[in-house]
Amino acid sequence: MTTTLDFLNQCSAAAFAETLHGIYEHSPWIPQRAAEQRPFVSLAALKLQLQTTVRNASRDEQLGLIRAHPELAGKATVAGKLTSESSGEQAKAGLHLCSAEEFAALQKLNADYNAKFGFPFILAVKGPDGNGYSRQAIIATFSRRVKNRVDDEMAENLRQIHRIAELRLNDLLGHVPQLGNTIIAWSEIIGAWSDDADGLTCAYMTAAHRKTAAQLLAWMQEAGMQAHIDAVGNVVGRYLSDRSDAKTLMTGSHYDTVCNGGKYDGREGILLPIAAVKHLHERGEKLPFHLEIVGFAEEEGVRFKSTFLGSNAIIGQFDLGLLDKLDVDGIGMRDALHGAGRDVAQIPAIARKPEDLLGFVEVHIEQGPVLLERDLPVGIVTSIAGACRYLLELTGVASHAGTTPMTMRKDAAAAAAEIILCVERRCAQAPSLVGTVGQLQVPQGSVNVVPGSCRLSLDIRAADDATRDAALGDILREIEAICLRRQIDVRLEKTVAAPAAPCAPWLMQQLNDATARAGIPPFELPSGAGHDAMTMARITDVAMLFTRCGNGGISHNPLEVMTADDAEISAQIFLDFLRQFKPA
Ligand code: HGY
Ligand code: MN
Ligand code: MN
Repeated sequence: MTTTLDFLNQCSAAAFAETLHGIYEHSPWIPQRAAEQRPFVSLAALKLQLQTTVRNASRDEQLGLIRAHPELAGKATVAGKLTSESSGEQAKAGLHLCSAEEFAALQKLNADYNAKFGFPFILAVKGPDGNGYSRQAIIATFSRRVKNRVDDEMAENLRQIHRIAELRLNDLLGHVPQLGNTIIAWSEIIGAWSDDADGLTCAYMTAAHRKTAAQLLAWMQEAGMQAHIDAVGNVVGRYLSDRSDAKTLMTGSHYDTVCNGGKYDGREGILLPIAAVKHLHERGEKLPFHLEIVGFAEEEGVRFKSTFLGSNAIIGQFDLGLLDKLDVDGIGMRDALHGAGRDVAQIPAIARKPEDLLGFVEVHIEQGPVLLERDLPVGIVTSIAGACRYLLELTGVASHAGTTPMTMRKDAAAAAAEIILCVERRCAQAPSLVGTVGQLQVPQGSVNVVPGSCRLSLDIRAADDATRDAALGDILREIEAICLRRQIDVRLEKTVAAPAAPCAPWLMQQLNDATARAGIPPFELPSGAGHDAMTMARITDVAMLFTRCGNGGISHNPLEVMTADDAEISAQIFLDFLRQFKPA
């Protein structure tokens, strides 16, 4: 049985509650209370109001909602006592086909989870794309979440209940997140191409990277764009206006990844605009400006330890000296580019003229928990944190682990340990300040040798440069003091110094307006992650639209996830932004 938003807006409160009785398991109070907030301008607004109703309910009512749900492959399943919705959902995930081992694992997880939390484990088993988690993924998620704290699990269970409700509402209203499904499907395709057998690693100019570029080029061309791959590997597509003298609005993000990264970091910001242009092209709809999508070739700095190579080339700031950089296998950047058929002599010609540009708008997964905790599918970025990065080489004296007295050691790893704790302590002193030692190694280390050498990375960021630089100054002085006291030599190499980038209010306002038109309260937040937009900000005004990041907001991790519905809402907002765009 399907219904329409119009009917739900106009029918009696009783009919509204009755029509939605199966959306939240055994909890009619939710649509009964939400009915008072009608009319809803969109399905997204209806979903948000139902979620807000739960958020505003008492803890006991929230616990009652959670406890109204059946266990996964639990007693109610075995006894055939599930609601028709739950029965269908658990069947779609194949939970009625468990092997004896899987069934036993789920029974033990249910028992452990209930004993620890006092309520059942809840997971929207149809998953982020609605196609259903595998039983293996369900058991892995269950095993991961059983280790969480009570409040975190209560919040996650409610988010999973909202996801279940979202999928049931989609079915009830016959809503299919077409663009969102395309974005997720495309992410899966290129997410399968990696430099490593396990996980997604797509470093600059590797075979996986080149294969991904070719696929992006093909999708751009199929979407009606003029597309090419430039001399540094950026994949550039232009959706031309009928007005030959039109200026260009740019969008895009990066398609390289960190080691063992997520499928959406960067890629969403390329695939979503391509899907939106495909939607326009299929309808013969043109824009009053040229739209240029750039798949930036390199942002993460994994292979050659230099970041933003793609966007630096676009703004005419590519340091040609970097072409001599070698990767860990001794392969030079110049050779890697040449091997991919790129002509490095053409790099300077990539530079865009600022006067040709109307601005740059980047769509990116949030990579944090802020939108998730507010039950918001999207947010608008206020500023992008500026990062300073260093590589440190600590040199002490390698000596015998058994005969060197503790008072006579020059232990490089112990010095590194003190430095890491100093970074953690100092960067806890301001809200937007963060400090990370992400790489730490003892070269040629042995169990029975006091480390004579230790290498570590340093990444310090804040929403504003003054906060960041004050912390960095303190940390560098502390590093010097630690190494002096421990008689350790220290060599520092600054590898990144990216200034914080404020987003342009006039562009932010148009993203806010498009978000509000979708029935979602605009929410503004800073970005702790760096993005290509911060490079583009050096030649044009920029803004960013964030998409909610699932799994607690985890990113730079294979667990990074977004739902097809959130990708859909982001794409619809982006489309509406394009259609209503007013140049500064
Ligand atoms: O490190 C960053 O913030 C980005 O993912 N490159
Ligand atoms: Mn990243
Ligand atoms: Mn990114």
